Amino acid sequence: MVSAEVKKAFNDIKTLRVQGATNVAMAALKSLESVRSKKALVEAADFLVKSRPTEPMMRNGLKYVRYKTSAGLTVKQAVKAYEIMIDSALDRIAEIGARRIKEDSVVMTHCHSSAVMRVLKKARQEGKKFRVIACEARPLFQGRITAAELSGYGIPVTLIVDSAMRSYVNDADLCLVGADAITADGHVVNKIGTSMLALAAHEARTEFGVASELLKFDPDTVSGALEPIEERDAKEVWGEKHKNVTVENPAFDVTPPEYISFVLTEQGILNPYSVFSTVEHTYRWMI
Ligand code: RUB
Repeated sequence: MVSAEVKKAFNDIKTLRVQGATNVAMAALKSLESVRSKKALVEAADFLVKSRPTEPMMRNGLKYVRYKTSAGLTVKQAVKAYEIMIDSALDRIAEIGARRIKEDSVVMTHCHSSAVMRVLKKARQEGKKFRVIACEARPLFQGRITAAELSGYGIPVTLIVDSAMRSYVNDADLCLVGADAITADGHVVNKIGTSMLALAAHEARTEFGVASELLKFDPDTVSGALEPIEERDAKEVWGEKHKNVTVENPAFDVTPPEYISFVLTEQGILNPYSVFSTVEHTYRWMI
């Protein structure tokens, strides 16, 4: 039996009350503070990983807490340490990323990524003027969260439907998206539609960057595992049922490294192929 806090975190994650890889990882980890024994910790971790399958940052966090508690830390201390790791990674990403936002430029993004938000917020705080084109990210419209948040930072935003990506990518100087997972061979998993944007950016010669903490690296991909892609409820796309009509609703897609200009991480601007070796140096416990 898992605790009420763990169950609540599971449901919040599954129903997207908590969304985005970083928030998902933190909500899962925070709920572990309610567990009272080693056995309960293992049970809670096994339960939480099932909330969303495409979330290595959560899996890495659960592994980190188990590893650190075996080494003598309390769960609370281990969770806090992971939180600090994420937060300082995001600060560094914002600092480095803000340098890549040019004055009077146009940045295009997809879905809602806290890493991307931190970069754009920082650039704005530094006094840079730029505007953002945000894709709406059907079926759950996380693009609206992005647009509302950016408007709060005083950044002008144009919200477009996902199928307008190709028409707008020529207006952008930089595409910047987040990541849910990065694989050993440099592929990036992010919200469905990201790979379409990358392809359009490639064809339009628009720079395409991914802002991601290295904690989103999936160590299982080193030994050949493929990143699972979460299939969400068809009702998110169409509430009606019709004979001979099947609705499919994958939450994420995979962008190949050849379409990625750079990965913006806490260890600097990397090419996607060098993410694995950088993770090996930075977070040895993960591999
Ligand atoms: C969110 C999404 C985000 C990444 C990165 O999808 O694809 O781009 O999770 O987010 P969903 P962050 O809404 O289905 O969770 O940078 O905040 O970790």
